[in-house]
Amino acid sequence: MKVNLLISAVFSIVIAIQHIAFADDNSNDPKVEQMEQFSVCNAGHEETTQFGQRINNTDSLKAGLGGPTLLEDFMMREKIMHFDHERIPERAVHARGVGAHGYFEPYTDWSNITAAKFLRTPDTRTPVFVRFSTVLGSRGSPDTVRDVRGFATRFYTEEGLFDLVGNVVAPFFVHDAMKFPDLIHAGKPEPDRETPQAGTAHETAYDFFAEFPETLHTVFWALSGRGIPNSLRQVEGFGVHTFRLINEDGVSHFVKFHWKPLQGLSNMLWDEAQKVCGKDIDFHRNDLYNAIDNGDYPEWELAVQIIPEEDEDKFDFDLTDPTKLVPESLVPVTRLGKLVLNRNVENYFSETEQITMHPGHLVRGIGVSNDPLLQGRLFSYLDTQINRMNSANFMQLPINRPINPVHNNQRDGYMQQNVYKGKVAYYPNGLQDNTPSMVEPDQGGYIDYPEKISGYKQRGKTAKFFDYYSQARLFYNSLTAAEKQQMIDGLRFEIGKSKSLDVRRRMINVINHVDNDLACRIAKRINVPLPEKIVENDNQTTVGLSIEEYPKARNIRTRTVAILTAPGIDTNEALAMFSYLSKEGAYPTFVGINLGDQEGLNITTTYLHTASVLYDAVYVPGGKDGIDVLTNDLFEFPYEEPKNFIVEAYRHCKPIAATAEGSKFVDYALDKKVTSNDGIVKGDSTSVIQNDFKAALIQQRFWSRLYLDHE
Ligand code: HDD
Repeated sequence: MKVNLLISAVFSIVIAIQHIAFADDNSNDPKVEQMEQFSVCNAGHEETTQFGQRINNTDSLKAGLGGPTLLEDFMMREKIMHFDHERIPERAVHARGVGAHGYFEPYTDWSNITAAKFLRTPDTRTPVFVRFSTVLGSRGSPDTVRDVRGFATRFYTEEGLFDLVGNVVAPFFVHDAMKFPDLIHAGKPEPDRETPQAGTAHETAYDFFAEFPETLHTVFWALSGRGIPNSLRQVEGFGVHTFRLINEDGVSHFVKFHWKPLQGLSNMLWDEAQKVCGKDIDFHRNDLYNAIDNGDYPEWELAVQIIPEEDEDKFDFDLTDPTKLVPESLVPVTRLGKLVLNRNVENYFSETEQITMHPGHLVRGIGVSNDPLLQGRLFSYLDTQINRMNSANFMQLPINRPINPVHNNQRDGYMQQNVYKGKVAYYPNGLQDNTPSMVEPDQGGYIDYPEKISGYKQRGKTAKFFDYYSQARLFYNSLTAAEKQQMIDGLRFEIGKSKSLDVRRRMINVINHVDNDLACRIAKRINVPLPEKIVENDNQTTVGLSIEEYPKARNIRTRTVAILTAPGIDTNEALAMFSYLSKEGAYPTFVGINLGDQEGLNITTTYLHTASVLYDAVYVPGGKDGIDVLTNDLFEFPYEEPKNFIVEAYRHCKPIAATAEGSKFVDYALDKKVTSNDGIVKGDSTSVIQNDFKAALIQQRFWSRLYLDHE
């Protein structure tokens, strides 16, 4: 026993030293070191079979050069066998994803609320892996579909794995895991034709939503800008359920987890999102990868809403109901620490695809609530991993190993990697001094919060769960006018995709319980009779729900700017803006007619290869001849591409900048369509407009330009 304690003490010291040391370059990051042991680099080596024979694997072994291939060709058999088995089942949900490594550091010692060590040691960096995902699409589906996104974080703490498997929306569609398969079956492609891919804009989804009004609150979130983020670096994350934090004295607080992005929040317009799907199906994946690759590491603050145990019943909603959020006006967030994503994966499959997140990966000091959705998840995730990984030993994969040593009596199974020494695989035992030994909660073992439970065994739910509409209304009321418009447009589009009038009518009926005006605005566009008013909107709002009102980033790092060029453009101006933006950390790109050198500008993309929707902003330099080319279509652009750059940037409410004659091109492109000049920055030269352009880039979107069909 003493030997064990000594070993574990030494291990703790080693881990502590490692943590203090690991710096921004990831040196001494224990997870990096662990993964390194499994990494393979083929560069500069000779080809071998999987069993080590050096080979020529280009030609199969044949009976004569023109003859049939021989069965004895073990090299070919092995290669083809492996290829035939390369695919594993994609995730049942959240199949499309992108991941990155990073670290988490608490701001201070949070011992007052939790025993979790990684939240109590401000000088400790805990390695982290985050996987973002869409929910409904297949693994190859486009990034910018309208859907909820997953925000799943794994903390490799020195006390084991903690997975916070959350979403970018605060509530969830259904409150009971029993309904999860129905929800997903309704939302996934319809089973007869297997269409449509990656979204809820179809009949079965709205048939289900209309029958099950508890979904409405989350439908609103998904149909608002939250469902089409601009970038995965600009999303909030939510743990959704109520969890418990338990401190060393055994005191428990209920908490709701949040991730607050320091890059600000932003979303696309639906028109834009659809076009991006065609122009760059991997838009979000590329955006995250490029930012990290360029050293622009995205950051989020981990925040919690803390609710004392005794306040459990003081809300109008049940804390264990995941279709409800705790309004930040009632319980503000406390920021615990910061997450930084600073390392891309080496291999997508080994890391992002094989990570097996699980809400039941909890560490001491963090516990679950009785939320019936969470309770079901605790069963589901392990089960699904067996299906995907085909072995109960998936936790031995490099990405899934905790950084602390693992000791228990679990043995064997497919693909066992460990070689266990000795003959004892049971407890209690005398032959091994009763080791691996049990660890009680007061000695550092996991704390099961001793909640008192009593009740009758029965199906159903408590009374507060039946209020389906108050929080949907609170969400709607808390949006800005432009955000309401986007949500309404989304609802018109999605519900209108249902051919069944009955589905459309039932859905309008459900929305009418939230707000009659809202229901009527949608109804009149989708051929549903306008419903009678049945409820008064109490006009209650809360903070923290509007994207537009979320604090902006403080700089313009990573903002992408297309600089439109043509032969004859003022190259000095173009270069001046390029250099200003680069110095500020933005990503400017010269767009031209042909790739390569154009009068000293390095044209890296053309009007053929790119489009306005792929950028955050557009800039047009002066230069009479160049502007003539763009304005008079001298190159016979097949689809007026340069003009469309400006038109779409305007419609999508993005900053547009122009200097000297460039302004004329902007005026020409926009013709008389301008309803607001917000975010259009014009002047004689870069030095004159640069500050205003920077401010516009920080602002990111100018919603005053959005067409509002109802004031
Ligand atoms: Fe789930 C994956 C998030 C309810 C069953 N879920 C999965 C992922 C995320 C979420 C982010 C992808 C993890 C990764 O990147 O590897 N799921 C949620 C949230 C929920 C939720 C925020 C509600 C609050 N999920 C939920 C329920 C069930 C599942 C109620 C089943 C009863 N979820 C799964 C799953 C998945 C999964 C089928 C698919 C792949 C996987 O687990 O690893 O087990």
